[in-house]
Amino acid sequence: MTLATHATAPRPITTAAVTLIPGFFTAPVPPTPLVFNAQHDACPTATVALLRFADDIGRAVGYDREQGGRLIQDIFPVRSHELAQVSSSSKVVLGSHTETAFHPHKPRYVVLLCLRSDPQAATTYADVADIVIHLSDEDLAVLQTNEFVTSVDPSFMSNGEPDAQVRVTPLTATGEGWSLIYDQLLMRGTTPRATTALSAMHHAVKHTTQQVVLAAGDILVIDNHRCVHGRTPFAPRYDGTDRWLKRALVVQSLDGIDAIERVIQTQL
Ligand SMILES: O=C(O)CCC(=O)C(=O)O
Ligand SMILES: [Fe+2]
Repeated sequence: MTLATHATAPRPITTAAVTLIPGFFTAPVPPTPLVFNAQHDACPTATVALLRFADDIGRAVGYDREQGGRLIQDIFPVRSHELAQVSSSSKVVLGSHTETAFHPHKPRYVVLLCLRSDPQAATTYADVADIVIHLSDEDLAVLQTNEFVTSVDPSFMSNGEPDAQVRVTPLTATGEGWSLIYDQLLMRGTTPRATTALSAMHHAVKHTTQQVVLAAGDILVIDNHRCVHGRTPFAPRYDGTDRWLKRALVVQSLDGIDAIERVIQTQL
């Protein structure tokens, strides 16, 4: 794989739902930050390495309402987020979700680069190909309708932005197989049969969820069309030794997407 940033149509690196690349990053890592600082990147070498990787499999993007639109985001435990459903939480299970499930322009890939590991904190994932096996024909049919809504991710409302109820269709058959949109905690059915089908989907996701503990230097590429992901709880220490990831959200192309310098605009 070349690491050069290219201007032509990107190619996906894999057709797998998740791909682990061990030992991608080997440079020294400073202590884990305690607070977000938009003016200061505590590990710029990792930011550059991840941005190159992301731009080799697609286009790294930011979102206007998330972490100030940053292309490479930091994920470490933040004391005031311990119990929230955001990636900087720690003491709670981060429920299984499609990244930005509510958004019309979801990333195709979520790329996580682990700078500092925590053995308790496993990244969880479930492949839609496994999930659908556990659904009845009737539930499968209902899950292909738009009788569902999801709300805005809390990470898009950190400056008091309004919530919204957005209609979504959980399962779509595509030429590449099933594609899914799911959020364990934010989604609900708008009809009795949708509520029943969603409950079956919760069970199917739970039943098929696997996990991986990322080690320092690892990259995990999650296909956000084909699998949901989350994280197990862990105990933060706030002493510079906590778990620390860098994250890139990657689209295949920005064609037809309202974006300002790769920062996708949110219109609901
Ligand atoms: O911390 C993790 O392993 C995953 C967190 C997450 O959901 C994300 O970064 O999108
Ligand atoms: Fe996520």
